[in-house]
Amino acid sequence: MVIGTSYFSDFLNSVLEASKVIYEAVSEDLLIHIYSHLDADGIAAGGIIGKALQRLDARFRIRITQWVDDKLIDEIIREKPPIVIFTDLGTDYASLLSKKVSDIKIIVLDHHQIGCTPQSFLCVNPHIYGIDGAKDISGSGVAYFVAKALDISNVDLAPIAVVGALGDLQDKYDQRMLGGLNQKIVEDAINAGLLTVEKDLIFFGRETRPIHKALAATTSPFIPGISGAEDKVLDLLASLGIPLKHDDKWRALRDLTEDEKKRLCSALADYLLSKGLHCEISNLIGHVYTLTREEPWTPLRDGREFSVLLNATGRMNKSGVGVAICMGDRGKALEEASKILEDYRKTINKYLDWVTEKPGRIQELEYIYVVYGGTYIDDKIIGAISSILSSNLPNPEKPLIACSDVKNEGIVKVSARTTDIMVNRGLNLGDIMQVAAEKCKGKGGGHNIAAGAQIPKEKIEEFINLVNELVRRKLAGEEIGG
Ligand SMILES: [Mn+2]
Repeated sequence: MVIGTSYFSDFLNSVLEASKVIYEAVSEDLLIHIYSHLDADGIAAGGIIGKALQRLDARFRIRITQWVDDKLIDEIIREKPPIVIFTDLGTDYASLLSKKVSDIKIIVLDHHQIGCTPQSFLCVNPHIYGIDGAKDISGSGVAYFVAKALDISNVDLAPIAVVGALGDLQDKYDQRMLGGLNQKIVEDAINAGLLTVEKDLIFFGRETRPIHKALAATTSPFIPGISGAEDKVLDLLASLGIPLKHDDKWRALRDLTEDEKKRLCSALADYLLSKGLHCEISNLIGHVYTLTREEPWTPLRDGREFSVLLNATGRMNKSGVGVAICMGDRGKALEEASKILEDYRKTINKYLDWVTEKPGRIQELEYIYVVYGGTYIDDKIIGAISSILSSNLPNPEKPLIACSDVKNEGIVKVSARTTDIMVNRGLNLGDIMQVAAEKCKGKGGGHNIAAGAQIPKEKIEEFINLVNELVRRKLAGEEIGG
């Protein structure tokens, strides 16, 4: 989609309005409470606003939360902060909050789909201006525009917003490129000399892992027989005459010569073709976002790895470390984050092993797949499991609904994922989650391609069946109701 200039300027007007209210609050020395979402984009958004406020010598506090619920709203009402900023979450609950109290200033900086434009508080959301918040700008992108409006020196936070957008998988343009308003943020980062963008082999760990490790670890693209199989990768690299080491040092993907990259790429393409996986070939090459001021061999150097690191800090209950890194901390904070990332990877692998251990753990219904993690899979990690599994299902036309219990809360966290193919056919998981959750006394919503819900435990079966039915109805061109 080409963004009309008028849409953009309307969006920027609301950005400006938000920055004015924040600036006033800072001038009055008010304590600002920030609530942000527990994922890479949310942590980046919180860090961006935090850094902007720190530069203004403001008083503020950042909380990272998986979602906003009645409990949190009650807590806010008890604490009565003079001003609350929600980033990357909270529009619905902000409405609720604004109805319950009138003396708390509320600002929402978000990019999730919303039903209607809130009137009672300030809401900066691209959807209000006809801009696609699923792929054209993320929560941290919205936060970035506000930060930039607060002070132009905050353009140095543009790479963090790029990281947030990548974390939200917004690289949906040709060859995994960021587009829409994200493109403007990318340009800011490039112009500030903080980012380079190039087309290259896109394997994860291109900056931090020895080539064979990066190839074996890749799940996007997923290469059956190569992904997860280091010995096969070693054979392949040897047959292509690509040395693993230079002198005594491991080589990462970024160290390969153009010629080596070409050989590797065409060998992998041939291999995918032989397996009938034509689609995955286009995923071999993509836009790579490099944060040029970050040290080589750190997970901060590649935008996608950076986003995984942030996400890991959130999922492993250490989001403060992620926020600190977004605000510029390195040294000890980075050391700690790297450890957290390692633990996170181990945990994910443990869960994936569990899911694939027994065939029945991925259930196939008529229109969806279902994985029920019970208490085994941490509810903060079910989203990651859902994403990884969904790109490797036998039938890409069936969305995946993955669930796990939220301990001691009597609710089930649901994480739904589908593919571009289905989005192009009109499937919108955000709508489906919302409609189905409401019918089951839960809460749901999100993006067309990735969405979630929280459902009372006793209603989960009913919910799953309803989602299955709603997907059927949607694909048959029927109304799904509201
Ligand atoms: Mn987001």
